Amino acid sequence: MLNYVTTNPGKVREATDYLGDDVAQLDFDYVEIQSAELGPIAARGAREAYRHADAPVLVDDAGLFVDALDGFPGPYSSYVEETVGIERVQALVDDAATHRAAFRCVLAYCDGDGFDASPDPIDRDDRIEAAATGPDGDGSDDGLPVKLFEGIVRGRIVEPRGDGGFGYDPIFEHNGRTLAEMNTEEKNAVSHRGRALAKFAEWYQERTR
Ligand code: ITT
Repeated sequence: MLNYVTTNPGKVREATDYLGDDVAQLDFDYVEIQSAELGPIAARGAREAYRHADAPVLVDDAGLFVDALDGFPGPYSSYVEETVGIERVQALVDDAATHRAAFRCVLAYCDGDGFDASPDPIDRDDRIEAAATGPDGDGSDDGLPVKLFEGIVRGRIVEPRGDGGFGYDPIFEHNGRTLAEMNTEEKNAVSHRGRALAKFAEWYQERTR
């Protein structure tokens, strides 16, 4: 059984739709360190969640990166949704020269064992950061390896449409439809999370074979 670590039921719906019933939600609120990148945040969370669960964990950290706002809200997407809300984010972009944006998702896997070095650059970035600061970003070094998988979807910020999905889905349009106008399967086929889940599923199948 794989523990999908999140407090967000929308993420669990998408992960179980993709990975099946071998996945269960672990409703655990890990400490989110401050970083401009999602990778180190997810990696740190995976180590903490693994120590908590003492079983394999997959942490999911996501963010909306708006071109006209130089990537904001990015790693602060959760705080911004809770405080100003998605309509105000959309309003900020309304008059901008470009409405382009990207949604990113990083999945961080930890099961207490080691992995082969990964060609995935985000994993290399994480290891560079870990070498500089310790894997927890706080100078400690518990030596727990973490494998990272990133998925990105590009799109446009639009006025809210649709009532599916969650979070920023109503204001993020991809190929003419907002993510909130798609069902779970359709969203997984194009989304940041679906793409990260695809990379993870391929690797995990090999690992557990
Ligand atoms: P956990 O940290 O417990 O997983 P969270 O909802 O805070 O839950 P994130 O920090 O990864 O998760 O999410 C950052 C923000 O982006 C938050 O406001 C989410 O609602 C939103 N978000 C994440 N994935 C999304 C998606 O697929 N579609 C729309 N919004 C999403």
